[in-house]
Amino acid sequence: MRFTGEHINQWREDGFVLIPDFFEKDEISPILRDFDTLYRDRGRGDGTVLNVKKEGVIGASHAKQFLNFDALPYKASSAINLISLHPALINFARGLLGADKVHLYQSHTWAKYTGEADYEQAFHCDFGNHTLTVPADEVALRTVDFVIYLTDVTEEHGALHYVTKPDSDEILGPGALAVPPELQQAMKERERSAASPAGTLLAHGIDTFHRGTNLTAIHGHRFTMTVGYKTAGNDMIGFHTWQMAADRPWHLIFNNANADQLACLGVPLPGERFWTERTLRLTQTRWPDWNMKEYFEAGQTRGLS
Ligand SMILES: O=C(O)CCC(=O)C(=O)O
Ligand SMILES: [Fe+2]
Repeated sequence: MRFTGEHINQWREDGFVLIPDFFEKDEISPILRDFDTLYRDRGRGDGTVLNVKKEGVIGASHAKQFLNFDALPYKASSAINLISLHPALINFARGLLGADKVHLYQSHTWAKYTGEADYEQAFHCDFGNHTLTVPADEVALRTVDFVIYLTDVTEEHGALHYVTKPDSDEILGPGALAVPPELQQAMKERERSAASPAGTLLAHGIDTFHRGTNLTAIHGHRFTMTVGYKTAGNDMIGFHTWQMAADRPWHLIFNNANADQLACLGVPLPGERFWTERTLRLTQTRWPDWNMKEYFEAGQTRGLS
């Protein structure tokens, strides 16, 4: 087990939980090589600290911070394509949401380089581009938003800073979703750092107060992945539309994932009613190297020829 009931309780109470060593070194190393390939020719700054803020002013979100992104499925190794669907991550999302069926609704990379942007932000919640409503009260209707650390994230490498729910409730009043400018400083006084080594998993949600900080290590870089889960069927929540990426390398996922992992992307489990003689045959034609044995066998059990 890579997580405990204590981690689940902490996430529900504080909004944040940090688990160092959630991922093993050999799960991370092929992904680091992918990042080097994906971002070798993209913007990497000059390695010296870039500061666009006036003295004493908290930063802000701006487009340059979000340049080095790619979304699932990645034109790279099977490891980078499968880590968002790691069985331990799926089970952790189930435990946090208290739901058996969960869906992966977000998976993107993020490479930050010293000098490429000033990454400092003000305190905010992330719900604005995950839902058209607001974060839910009921736990199963919330989201789990993971950050996977692929490199060591120290203070000098732009560690995320956060304020726990009990602390933000005290400063802003219970259930607030925004921080007025005059309370940013009060939040800063209670902020904690999510600095932690490579292999760490940070879990939070779209209702937590946090902010990005700048990279100040000379020639530093920070490689992370952002991975979101929701309870299956929660149509309020979305980010990517997987179907839109029809021209990207889905075979890397189909050929390497199990039925439980594929179900997190909306592929029906073996034996579900979508699977008929026709859909089995045509889906196999579409993904010829996907091992659909379980799906065909479950079809036979249901009496399909
Ligand atoms: O990458 C980080 O450390 C936090 C960034 C963030 O919170 C955001 O862009 O919404
Ligand atoms: Fe954020």
